[in-house]
Amino acid sequence: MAAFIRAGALDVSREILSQSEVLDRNRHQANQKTTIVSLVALLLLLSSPVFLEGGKRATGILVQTAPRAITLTTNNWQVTTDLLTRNGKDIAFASYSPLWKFQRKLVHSALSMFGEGAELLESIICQEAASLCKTLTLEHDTPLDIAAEMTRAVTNVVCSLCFNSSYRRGDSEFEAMLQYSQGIVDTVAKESLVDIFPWLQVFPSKDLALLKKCVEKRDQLLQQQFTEHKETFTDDSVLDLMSSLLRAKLNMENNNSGLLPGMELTDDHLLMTVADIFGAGVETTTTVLKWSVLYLLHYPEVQQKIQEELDQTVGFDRYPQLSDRQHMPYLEATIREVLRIRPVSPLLIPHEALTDTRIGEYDIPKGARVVINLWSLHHDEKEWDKPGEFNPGRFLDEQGNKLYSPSPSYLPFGAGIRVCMGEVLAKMELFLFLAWSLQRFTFSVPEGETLPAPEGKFGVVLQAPKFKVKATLRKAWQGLEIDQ
Ligand code: HEM
Ligand code: PLO
Repeated sequence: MAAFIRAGALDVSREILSQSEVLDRNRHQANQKTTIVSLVALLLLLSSPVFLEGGKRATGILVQTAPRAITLTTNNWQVTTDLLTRNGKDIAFASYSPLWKFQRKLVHSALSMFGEGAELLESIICQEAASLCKTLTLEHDTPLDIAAEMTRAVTNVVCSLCFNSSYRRGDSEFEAMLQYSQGIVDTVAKESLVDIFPWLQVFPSKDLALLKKCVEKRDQLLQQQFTEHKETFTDDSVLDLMSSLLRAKLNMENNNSGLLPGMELTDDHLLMTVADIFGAGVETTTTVLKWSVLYLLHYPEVQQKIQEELDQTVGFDRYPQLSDRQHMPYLEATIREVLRIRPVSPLLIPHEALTDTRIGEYDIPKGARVVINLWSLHHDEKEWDKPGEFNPGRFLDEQGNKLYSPSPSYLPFGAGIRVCMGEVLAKMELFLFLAWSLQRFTFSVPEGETLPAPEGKFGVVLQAPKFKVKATLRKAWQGLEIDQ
């Protein structure tokens, strides 16, 4: 019986790029083999962090984890993700199907309505960046939970995209959203036993109970938005993702195209698609911003270099804009390094082979679930010089002027037909939020506070530890008002 293969991380990253067309998610092929391998997985997990060297034929692939065994699985997290997504009616955890393809297409066109890379999206992000800077000014020099402020900024961008709405500071609905989302991150797809042995659902479980409660709260807020959107919907008032999906659904129903087998865009599909974009949009970008600030606190010299670059490129008379990005390689390299050293999704989401295929020298039978160990790719000593060290310079040429890709072993947004849908948006946000805040403020550790080590908590996203920040207004900005 083949179990897990200890594969060279590099082989996998190269091959994945070419093989990803046949590797896809499929939730409904759980079979006996999986259960057997799950048992082996559990025994291994309990007994030793070293994985079996396997044969060349695999039912599940797990590339060896770099410093510590983060996980070991052939399950596809189905129990918890089914609860989250009304049995896979979303995009991220759904099986490959014509309807899934259509959902992706609808989201793509809604995102391009905002013009990824164009002015509307940029102005929404800059408005939130201005509001963030205003809060930092009000709270300057006092220990601040900057993560909460950054989360609100990112949430408001995604709220504009999904619902054409936003939250003010202290909004009780925003606080409720934060709470349910944390509950979901803490319980979904985190290698819990119930995801490995679905029959364990019959026993009471604290995690499952929490997940159900959080999903219920999310559904309540989502349904509220849906009802309001339906009530005010007109064909020429399509200003956000929710109304754009509503229009597609009504068009399908009017043209009877929903009658094609398996192609009905139900209310559940519509709601779960929005929930995916909302959840992915908030949780991922916020997580990267938290890691970025934590690393800047650990490496003040990196922060200083970004500020020097900002002073030279943007100066003090105007705000940073997207067109500055191409002239700011050091900030860009820093963002790349954060995404390398602390990947948001260290194991991606399991991909399933749609046909018999090969990855490097390994035969992958149709139906095998392949877990790509991104953590291992990003920490491979054969590919990265001192991979444990935070060093933005590795993404720059020798003169430090040009961005450079030192290794193909780098896939922070995944690859292939399941590649992340928000890469462009996320990169715009990361650049603008960091550029706006570092143009005006210097971040440091408040007196009396200890900075936590940059150790992540593994889950559906790799979570950063909590920390406090002192934001000091830089000299050039002292005495100036921030106008929004
Ligand atoms: C999937 C990373 C931001 C929407 C993914 C995957 C990764 C990823 C690694 C899985 C790819 C795979 O399994 O091959 C990130 C990172 C982000 C980010 C690092 C921020 C820095 C966003 C944003 C959105 C988004 C802002 C929404 C606008 C999605 C969706 C999927 C996905 C819908 C599922 C795609 C599918 O299964 O077809 N992301 N993401 N992501 N991401 Fe992102
Ligand atoms: C985050 C918590 C939200 O409340 C629900 C949610 C929806 C989509 C998920 C996201 C969570 C975590 C990050 C995921 C995203 C879909 C794609 C993205 C898994 C669970 C990544 C990084 O793969």
